[in-house]
Amino acid sequence: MSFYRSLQQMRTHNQKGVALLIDPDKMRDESHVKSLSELIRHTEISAVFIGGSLIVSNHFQQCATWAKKHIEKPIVIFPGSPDQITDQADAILLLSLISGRNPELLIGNHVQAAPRLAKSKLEIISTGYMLIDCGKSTTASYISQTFPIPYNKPEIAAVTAMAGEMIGMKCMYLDGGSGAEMPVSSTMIKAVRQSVQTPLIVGGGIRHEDQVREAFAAGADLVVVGTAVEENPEMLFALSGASGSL
Ligand code: 1GP
Repeated sequence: MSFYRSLQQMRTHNQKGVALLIDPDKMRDESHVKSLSELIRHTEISAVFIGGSLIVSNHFQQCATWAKKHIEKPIVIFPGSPDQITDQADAILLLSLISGRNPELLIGNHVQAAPRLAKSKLEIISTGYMLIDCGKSTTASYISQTFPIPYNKPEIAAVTAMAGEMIGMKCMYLDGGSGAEMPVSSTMIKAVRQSVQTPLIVGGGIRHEDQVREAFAAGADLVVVGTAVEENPEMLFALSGASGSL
């Protein structure tokens, strides 16, 4: 089944999913990815996202190859730049940063990436990507040179998502940014949920299973976790387990 189809199923049947975000900079070598794959095998996670708004180590391709080799889950590129394209993945979230007004992140990078995407076998999922101010300035916000949507302005997120859906985006992603101090609020998730029909992905600053459940209860279909698992890989069990215990 395509990854988008599984997102649609989650949305339609109120099934919830958790995705693990792998930052290639944090993967030391193949054995590191392999040991993570052992943990993943014992969880119910829906997908592994790979990418980042700033990758210093320059081993995105290598890391994707290791992920594809060892991890038996859909591998989805969450690209921080047009360099992050590889056939060693199943799908790519073609992100348009609709919370910002940086033309490169609305169309420029897409133009650069289009010829390579056309030649790739990747499933392309047009995604309205919104950065939300969740307590501290994040790498994503700094690198993108955009202002995030204020934390307590759910109505801005709702109308932004609405516009994204009208333009034709197939999926929405509310992101507090990696390592955010707190997750996107339930109020904002609810407001976006009520404004669009698309599947809704939520991430950034989610560290506890209660926060996963809150995001699901507010209307998220897929919750993304990264930092909490980087800091303590065993957390993957609790975080991914929350999808089955609503
Ligand atoms: C960031 O949504 C992801 O883009 C994950 O964030 O690392 O804070 O879990 P965390």
